[in-house]
This record gives sequence, structure tokens and C-alpha cells, in this order.
Amino acid sequence: MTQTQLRRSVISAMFGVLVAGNAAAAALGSFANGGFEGYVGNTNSFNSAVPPGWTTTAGTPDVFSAGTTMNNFAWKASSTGGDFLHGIGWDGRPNAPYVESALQVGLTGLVIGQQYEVSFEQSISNSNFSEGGGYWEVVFGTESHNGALMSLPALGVIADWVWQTLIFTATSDIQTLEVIAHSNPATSSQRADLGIDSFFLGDPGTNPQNPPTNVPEPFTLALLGIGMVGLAASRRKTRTQ
Ligand SMILES: [Ca+2]
Repeated sequence: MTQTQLRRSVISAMFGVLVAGNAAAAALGSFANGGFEGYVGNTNSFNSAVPPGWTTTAGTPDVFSAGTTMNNFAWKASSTGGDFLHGIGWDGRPNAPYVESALQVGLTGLVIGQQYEVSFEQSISNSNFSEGGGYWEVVFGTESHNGALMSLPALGVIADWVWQTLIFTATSDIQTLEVIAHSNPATSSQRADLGIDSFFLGDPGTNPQNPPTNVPEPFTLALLGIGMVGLAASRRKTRTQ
């Protein structure tokens, strides 16, 4: 490849990346109610309800809040507050595997091949029914990732809400997201009572609520960086000829 060809290919790659980045920033859709607000029924009961924007896909997840204390449930408020989704994970329930899940349809404006951060807060409670720990699985498009496994709090201990950051690569410009509560695989016959709140979708590291720690560098910036290095090297080589 000649110097001119190299420079053209580098510039062309950079232009393509910039166009893709702009398209993502302009049109990326956000969650319809990623904070699980708007339910008007009784949150201090097993209401088997999901708030506007969400659809139940398995079991009967509930809308809870920090005021949900029936059956010795105990929760703090998440950092974004209000209501949240409660799901039971009980994968190994004797004779009848059981999980609870909910769906967010059609998050739009994604750029195929680009990385996205899906972040949320999670917690766990020890109610009269709870038996063990568990985790949330998040399916976004064709990809699935798990949040960190949470242990069952001791009786009387109220668990914190902890941010989870998952990185997905879009395979379509519109993708559906599903959250699924699971029990600890090591003790899957024990029921876990999990909470989830504060959903965010965006470029990695850009959730203003979620302090970015160990978030991979955005794919576009990495590619742009490689392009700049290539261009600089090409210029240096030209000058020395
Ligand atoms: Ca909320």
C-alpha cells in the first residue's frame, strides 16, 4: 500500500466512525420508565403488577418500594428512589422451576456493531419466604449478561443498592431488553427475592448516576485513537522521505 493509499484508508475509517457516532448520539432511544415509576396500586402487597413501559414475561413480578414491609420485607430506597421491580428467582424449586421476568420492548436508534452500557441498581431482601441469594440476568437483543450474585442478607439487615454495569454490542438498530431473576446456581432450590431499579442505556461510561469504574473505553474512541496514530505515523514517514 502506498503512503497515499494508507492515508486515504485511515481518513476513510475515521470518517465512518464519526458518522456512526453521530447517528448513535442523535437517535438513541432511552428506556420507557427505566425507574419503574407510575404504578398506582398497593406496593405493600404481592401486587403481581409491572409499571407502565414493562410487560411481565414469566411468573408474577411486583412493584415494590422502600415502604414494602409486609412479610418482613425490608428495603432501602435506591439512589433514584421511588418504586422498583421485585422478582423471585427460584430456578430449582422442587418439581417446578420458577423465575420471574419482565420485558422492555424495542429500544431504538442502536448502531450495529457499537457497544452500549446497560446499567441498573440491584438489591435483595430477606422476607419470611426468602431462602437464599440470587442475581439478575439481562438479555439485550441476542446477548445475555448477568449482574453480580447477591447473598441473602442476615435477618434484620437491609441490603444496599449496588450499581451493575453491563456492556452489550448491538446486532440490530432496535432491540428488546428482558430482566430475569435467578436464584444462586449453587443453591438453586432456595428462593431469592431480588429488587432492580434505575435502568440506563447509552455509550459506555456516560450514565450520570453511575460512577464509571472499570468501564471499557468506548469502541468509537478506541478506533478513532488508532486512526489518529496511523495518520500521525503516515505523516512522520512522509516527512522523512
Ligand atoms: Ca424507581
